[in-house]
Amino acid sequence: MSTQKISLTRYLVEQQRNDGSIPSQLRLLLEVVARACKGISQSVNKGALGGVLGSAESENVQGEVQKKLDIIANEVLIEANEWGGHLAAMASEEMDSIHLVPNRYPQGEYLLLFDPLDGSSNIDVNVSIGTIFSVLRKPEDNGQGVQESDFLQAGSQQVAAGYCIYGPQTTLVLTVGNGVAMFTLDREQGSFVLTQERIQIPADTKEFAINMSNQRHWAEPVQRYIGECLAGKEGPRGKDFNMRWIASMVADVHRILMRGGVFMYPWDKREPEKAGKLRLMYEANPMSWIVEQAGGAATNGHQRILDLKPAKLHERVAVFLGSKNEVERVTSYHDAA
Ligand code: AHM
Ligand code: MG
Repeated sequence: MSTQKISLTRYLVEQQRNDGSIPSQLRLLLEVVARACKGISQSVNKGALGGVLGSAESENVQGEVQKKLDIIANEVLIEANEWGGHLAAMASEEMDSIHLVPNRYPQGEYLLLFDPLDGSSNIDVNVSIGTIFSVLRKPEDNGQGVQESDFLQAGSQQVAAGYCIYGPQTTLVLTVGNGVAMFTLDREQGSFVLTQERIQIPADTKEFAINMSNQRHWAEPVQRYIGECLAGKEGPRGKDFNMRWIASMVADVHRILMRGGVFMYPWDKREPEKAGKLRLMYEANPMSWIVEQAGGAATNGHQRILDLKPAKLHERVAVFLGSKNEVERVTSYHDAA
């Protein structure tokens, strides 16, 4: 069956009708997020012509210098989402604390979390970047309004997760828990069009993604896994591996969804007190759910990422995700250590 003419709106309406997996507030939420991503895509496309490149000379809560586009994307997502009545609050990699929906607007039953512009180091060099988002249900109201603690739910509680990649094409990838669908932005129509459904990641792969410049800082299980990949045909794996590292998680995960592979951002010795670089709630949880929904796996080296109960909003985590057999292998090396 040709999927050419199915817009995101139609897809969501049909899901709602078929199996009720998308209640109407959630459908509105996803449409609004998609619309915001279209706006961000416009700014990304304009680049230097729109004056959006370069640094904003401010720092986020994690002490990282913000790019202008980090701030623009954050504002676009907040402004698009605060008035629709579908959300109670938002949390972002770029904001210190949660953003409540202002009193002048109705409050909805969902919480939205996002990394507005992932892969920031690639903005100024015209390489793929993206937006990652995760949706949780607001817990029962205890009379105190929405609190940060309401967000601290395991990734297994997500009701929707997705990302939009701003690359040669602008592509939205989405799961609501019944597989992974992909929509490509048709710029002439101004709408996202379904281009792939039921995406599956092959269980085996010969491709890994890791920042090799950190090799000397890794723990032994990661040294062992990568060492065996690098040994190629002559080594214990008996096959040659290829490597890719885009330094945009969105782009690396997208490649893995399209053709398999394993993505790793492990703990390392430079900052032993941190579990890793990537953020559990804005990056690891949504990507892990997407990957699992596509038949892959995601762990922190020891446990399934989606089972981790966050202790704080900006928590970091080590990430191993992608083709199932490889993720299981590198996880087993951690168990054996
Ligand atoms: P960001 O959200 O500030 O852009 O940081 C996250 C990004 C990931 O997209 C990517 O996988 C990683 O940082 C790259 O890190 P490094 O530059 O250490 O290779
Ligand atoms: Mg990021």
